[in-house]
Amino acid sequence: MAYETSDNSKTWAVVAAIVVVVFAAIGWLIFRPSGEGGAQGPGGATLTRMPGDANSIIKNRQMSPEDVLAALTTYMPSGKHDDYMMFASGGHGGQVLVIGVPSMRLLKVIGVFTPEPWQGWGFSEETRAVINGKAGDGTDLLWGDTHHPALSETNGEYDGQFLFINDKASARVAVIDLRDFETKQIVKNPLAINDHGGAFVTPDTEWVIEGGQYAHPIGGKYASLADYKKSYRGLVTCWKFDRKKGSIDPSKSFAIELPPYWQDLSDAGKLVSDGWIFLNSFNTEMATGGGEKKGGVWFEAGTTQRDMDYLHVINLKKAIATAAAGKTTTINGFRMIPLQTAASESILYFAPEPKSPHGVDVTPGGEYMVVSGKLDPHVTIFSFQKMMDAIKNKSFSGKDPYGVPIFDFKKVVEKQVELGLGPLHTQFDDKGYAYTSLFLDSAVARWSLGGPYEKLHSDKPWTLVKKIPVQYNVGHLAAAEGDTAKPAGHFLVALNKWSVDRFANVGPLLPQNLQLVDISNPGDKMQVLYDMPIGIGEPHYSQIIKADKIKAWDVYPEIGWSPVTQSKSPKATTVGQERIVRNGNTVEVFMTAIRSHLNPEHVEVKKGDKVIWHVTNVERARDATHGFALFNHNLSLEPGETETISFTATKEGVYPYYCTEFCSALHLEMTGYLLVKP
Ligand code: CUK
Ligand code: CUA
Repeated sequence: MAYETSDNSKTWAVVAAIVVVVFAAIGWLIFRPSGEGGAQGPGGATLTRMPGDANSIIKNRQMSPEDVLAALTTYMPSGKHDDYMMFASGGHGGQVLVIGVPSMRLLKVIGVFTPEPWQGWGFSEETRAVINGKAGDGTDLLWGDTHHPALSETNGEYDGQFLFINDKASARVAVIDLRDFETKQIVKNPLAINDHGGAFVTPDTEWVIEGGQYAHPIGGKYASLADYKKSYRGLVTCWKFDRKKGSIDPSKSFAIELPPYWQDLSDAGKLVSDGWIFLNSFNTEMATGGGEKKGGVWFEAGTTQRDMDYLHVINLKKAIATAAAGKTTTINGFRMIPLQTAASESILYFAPEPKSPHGVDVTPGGEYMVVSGKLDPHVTIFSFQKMMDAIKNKSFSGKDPYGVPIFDFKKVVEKQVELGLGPLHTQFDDKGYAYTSLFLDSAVARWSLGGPYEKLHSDKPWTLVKKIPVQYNVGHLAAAEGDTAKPAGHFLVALNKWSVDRFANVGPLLPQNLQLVDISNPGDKMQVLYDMPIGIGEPHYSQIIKADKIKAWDVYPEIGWSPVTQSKSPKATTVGQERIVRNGNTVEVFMTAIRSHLNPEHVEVKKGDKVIWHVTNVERARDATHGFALFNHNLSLEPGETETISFTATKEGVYPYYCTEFCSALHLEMTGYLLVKP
């Protein structure tokens, strides 16, 4: 891999790399660790910085040739950029993490469902209106549980324009614009209390799909658990995305009512299976829990009775037409295709799938749906063509209690491949391999695809090729563009739930461990290259995009830009237009920020006044960000940005306000006084 810009430096880098590798190999042969030796630091670790040349460092740190290769692959010289960008969910931190690959450097934390003070996210009037969350009980909601980021796609490939992510806790979907990496919209599902299988997008991002999770009465109503089968329902929601406006249009969106199985991970068909979506489910037992009660059964046992659950196979095109034809009911102002209609209009089919499945992942060409049963050592590969044939021939093994036709398992399955314990999620590469995370084995399994992928590798099709240990309990994994129509190969990141002994002890709450794996070589060659601790939230899923597909702005396009509307703010203030306008008891401040003053520096109001305060950063220089701190407000004003705070001046006094970014030599002087007169 070359990250150099000029041919000369490239040549030298290659030479240098070879020299180091050779040194490493020689060093390893000569100074092979004998179990002793090396300068020991605290806790038995070798000291990182040793005097001397590369060879003596390698020796003293007891590095193997593989270690040296890993270091050379992941080290990013200062000023060089990563090949890939990874967007990882921040779990119950409620954000999105942006990480450079292969260096695994944290580039950004995008505030989404949770206020992010240093970005002013959720602190300005504009951004608070986006967060504006209400929890299930009607109270203000200031967190989210982000699980599945989905990059926008064109023709089934990431296009680098938008990112969507769900909030499992409160059934919301957020839209992030990748021109400025800021959240633009959060939609609350009017029918669902929680979600999980999504967000995922259709191949041209016309639809953002949000799959449900724990069944409940639709629309936030009450029903006794004794009425579970009658009154509780599952759900999948199809949000219409307007790419031009950069936002979801709830009025054109709809949901499909599903049986009260617990829908889980989901994926969209592509290419040959374009127009279809696939959702896993578990708890087709319809267990209602209550293990603490006499004679009660814990969910753990109740949801795992049956050998098969149901892969939901949904004809999205037909669903869209059915919704357009008005065959919907409206609940809380939102359209829903009733379960009976979904069954009678041939929108919904079930494929039996073993056993308490978690992930469903569609192969790059859209031919197969790979399902992982948490309690089954196999991945089960369904053939889209076989399912279509079964529909055409009306070949079903029966119907579920809600009238949904069920495929005959044997007639729609292509293969089952035994991989190991606790398979969860699958990704793909450009060499005809699939990669499945094995939670219980703490391993990533590489296995070979068959069918049209057979010609890409020399392994026997549909077989386990290699299992590589990861530390520990891997959940999702993400390969570079690994869930698109054109996976890149190269790198894979295992998103491990437990880190146990991998890092210095930071107390009982440990970081997650993201491990970078080299998958560029075929066959059984795979190597863990890097461990990245995540001490913010638990990343569930992530997606990795080629970095050059992201066309982010350097500065906002115009002075006075409102990121929330992606247009010039009516409250934009230019130099010379700064003013304080009083209208009765309302005082409106139009302020500018530029190195190194806030204008005006004196703002006088009377106790009881309502104050609306707009700040515009009039800088055009890249990275010339100013902050604005006053009481419990903090704004981050990137070059060109306008934001607003408002408050009532309830307490007389003198309040300094100041810039929170160390923006210039005279940054400390970038301040002023708010005087609240009695
Ligand atoms: S889930 Cu977390 S490991 Cu929400 Cu996709 Cu599978
Ligand atoms: Cu502006 Cu500090």
